[in-house]
Amino acid sequence: MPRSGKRRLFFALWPDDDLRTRIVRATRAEVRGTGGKPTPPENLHMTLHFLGPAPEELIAPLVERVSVLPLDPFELTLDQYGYWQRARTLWLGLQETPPTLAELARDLGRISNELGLPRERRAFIPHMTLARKVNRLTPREPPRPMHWFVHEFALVESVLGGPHSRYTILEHFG
Ligand code: 2AM
Repeated sequence: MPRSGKRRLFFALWPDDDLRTRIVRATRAEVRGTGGKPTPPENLHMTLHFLGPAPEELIAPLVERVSVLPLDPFELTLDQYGYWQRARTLWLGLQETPPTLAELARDLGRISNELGLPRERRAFIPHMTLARKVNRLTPREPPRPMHWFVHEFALVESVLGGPHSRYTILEHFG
């Protein structure tokens, strides 16, 4: 834990082993084609809400409030690539955002804000970062659609430093 007592936190959907394997297989050629630095498979996730560096003592009330959020399981389909030029990332996303997913992200943002954390000003764009520091774009055949039955999400801590962030799941919900 950093000495400041702050922990870099976010809520995310975390794929299970089977889905993770499918994602890696389906996107390998595209990722290689960008010449970028692939996200290690165990790091693949979809952020629901990024809290940033949060005081340690906020974790307990956050978990308590989020635990009582009703979560209706839903399905999403990973079926398109996106590319952020400035951030130089290639990502996997959705042509259609299920309303339940957007609501969940909104609820998590609201709860975080009620606990004193800054409000997210950017629009929610569900995405899974596949590669960073990409050099070039290959022609983007859309990926084979992959269905994801979502029945849980997680509170995750990110530790920076080293070649890749290290993520630890602190709590599962749902
Ligand atoms: P990214 O993959 O698009 O970089 C842990 O860092 C997770 O939080 C990543 O999914 C990352 O998204 C996201 N993240 C990092 N900084 C963020 C910010 N300032 N706003 C929103 N999401 C952020």
